[in-house]
Amino acid sequence: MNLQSHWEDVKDGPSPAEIAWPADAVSAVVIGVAHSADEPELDWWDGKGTPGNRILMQINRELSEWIENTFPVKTCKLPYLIEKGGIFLKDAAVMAGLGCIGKNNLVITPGYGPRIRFRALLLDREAEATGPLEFNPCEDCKQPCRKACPVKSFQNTVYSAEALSQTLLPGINGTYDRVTCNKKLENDIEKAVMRIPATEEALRDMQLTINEFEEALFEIPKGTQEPSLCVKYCRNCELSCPVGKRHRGDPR
Ligand code: B12
Repeated sequence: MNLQSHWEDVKDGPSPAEIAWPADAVSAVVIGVAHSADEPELDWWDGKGTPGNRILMQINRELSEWIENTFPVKTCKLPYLIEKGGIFLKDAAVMAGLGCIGKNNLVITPGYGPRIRFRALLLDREAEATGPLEFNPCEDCKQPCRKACPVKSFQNTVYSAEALSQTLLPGINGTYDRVTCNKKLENDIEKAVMRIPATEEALRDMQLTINEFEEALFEIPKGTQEPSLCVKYCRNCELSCPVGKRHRGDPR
């Protein structure tokens, strides 16, 4: 297996040594905000991030203030991206007891299925985890999530425990190809950017900065019409999951 072709390193990010969590941070609090199919706009990237992520950041800020003002505990708010010092939010959410990793490689929660986004705070105090949960909704499922992928990211087993020297694998058994999936999401960006009138060079800059997720604040070019940027990232593997789907009339 050619592992390299399924694993691309960040090109210009800071080195691991440049990213340090506080030495006394020993626990993580993970928060989640449901991103139901009825509110797709929560997940739309508008040039500064997504509305859903802004809600998460605000909750995290308020939670951090409340913890620090109420208890003798220091908190550390984390950035989203791993290469900027963020943590693996799915693994943290599973360890915290919010759900399990599903065949679609997403955290499936009992209440909202995979339609949820996370954020985390580090604490300098031991906190008892409420998880992991005894919950495995994928066992007898026909896997509509894997079939729904438009670029067949779940077609081949591309990671193995021996090659990675770890038993926890993407898509549970290594059957999720992050590079193929990422190409589709880059395509989604391209589609959104092409709708904005701009020069070739401005478009290229925009495509580069868009990957910065919540820090990219670039000039959206002025055109005759009001330019609007809205990247609607693919969510097929998430929206096709039957777990936690609400029915009309259910209380929210
Ligand atoms: C980089 C990234 C991407 C990349 C690469 C994805 C990847 N999985 O490698 C791209 C751009 C392709 C991507 C795509 C998507 N992403 Co994304 N992404 C991230 C980010 C920033 C880092 C994830 C990462 O690099 N993981 C490392 C890789 C190696 O891990 P992995 O593939 O997930 O595999 C691990 C797990 O499966 C774990 N595992 C397996 N079994 C078990 C069992 C146990 C007990 C445990 C503890 C762990 C475990 O071990 C594997 C190896 O480490 C996180 C945010 C964050 N800070 O964590 C969001 C995040 C994972 N993405 C998210 C989402 C929603 C998506 C998309 C649906 C697109 C969208 N609309 O947002 C797709 C779905 C892709 C998929 N099916 O996995 C959500 C997931 C929410 C959820 N319910 O799980 C996150 C957490 C962001 C958030 N705001 O909450 N993403």
